[in-house]
Amino acid sequence: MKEQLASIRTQALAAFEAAQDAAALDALRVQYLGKKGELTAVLKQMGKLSAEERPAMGQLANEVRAALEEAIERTSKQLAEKALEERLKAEALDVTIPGKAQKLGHKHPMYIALDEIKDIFVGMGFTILDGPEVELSYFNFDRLNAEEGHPSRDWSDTFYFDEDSKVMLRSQTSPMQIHAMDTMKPPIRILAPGRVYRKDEVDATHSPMFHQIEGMVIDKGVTMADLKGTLNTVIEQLYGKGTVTRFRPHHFPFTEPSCEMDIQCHKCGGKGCPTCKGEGWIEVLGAGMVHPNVLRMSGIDPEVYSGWAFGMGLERMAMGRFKIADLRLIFENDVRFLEQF
Ligand code: 2NL
Repeated sequence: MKEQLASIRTQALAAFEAAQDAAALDALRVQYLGKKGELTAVLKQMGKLSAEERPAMGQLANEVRAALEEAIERTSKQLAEKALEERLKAEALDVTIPGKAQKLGHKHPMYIALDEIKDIFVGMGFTILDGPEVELSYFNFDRLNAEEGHPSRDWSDTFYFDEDSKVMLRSQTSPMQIHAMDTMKPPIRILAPGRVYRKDEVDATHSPMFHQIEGMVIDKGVTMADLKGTLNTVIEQLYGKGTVTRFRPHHFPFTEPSCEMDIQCHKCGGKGCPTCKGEGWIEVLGAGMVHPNVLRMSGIDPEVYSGWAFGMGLERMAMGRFKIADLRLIFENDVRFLEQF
């Protein structure tokens, strides 16, 4: 029996040591210490021993049981620790791994310029208009005092949809302002930005689609002084206080008198440099007093009301503002270009 107990002890301790997890250890506990366990079976035979042998053997049996229980307790703790460690390792999150950068887009440089211009005019009480890009030539030309045979109506310049030259892609943003005169009553203060289309070959300064901004004010007693005062104020907000402007006489069919406005070159202060191509001045827009014929065709009495209007190219504006040398860069949408603004 003594050998039996010693052998159980050695075997059990070795088996506990080798247990891989809590379930295996529990199975071993049952195998040795359970009701039908190996140690229990030996203890059941104690009765067969003589009275002299029994106390020593009983003590030994208790020692073996205590050793086994202690070993189970210790191994169980070790296995729990091991299990926790493994779980932590498996679930570990490495917060130092670089994330996947999300590429955020941003406003196109031309729309940066447009939004600035819109803000300035909205601050002066203007309403921003939108309108169709497919127009009747009636709104694009007739109502703007461009008579039959006017060069701007030429087939070589205009995208017409029909033989009779009645439907077209608008060649200017003015028809939006004609619609406004048809639907609004003076005082009118409007800004009409949008795409326009002309049959131009693509080069560094031309595109068959480009953007214009037009603006118009109609009220009683509006004069050329209002035109100059308003546009000077806008230009100072856009290009900085003290920006010098000049107004040169010009001709448009829809305004009389008409003018073009230049700003003094901010780079050279008017001396002449590459930015202004040696001119000292940079042309920014065309403007004038709305032609009485245009007012009359819109049902506005030119004896009671007067108005001024202006138009400018948005691409040219953005190119000047951001020093962009080629118009095509604005439309190519190459991210390497757009990211610079
Ligand atoms: C330019 C010149 C201009 C207008 C546009 C306009 C519109 C109506 C009535 C009268 Cl409905 N005028 N627009 C006036 C003067 C000049 O544009 O060089 N644009 C790029």
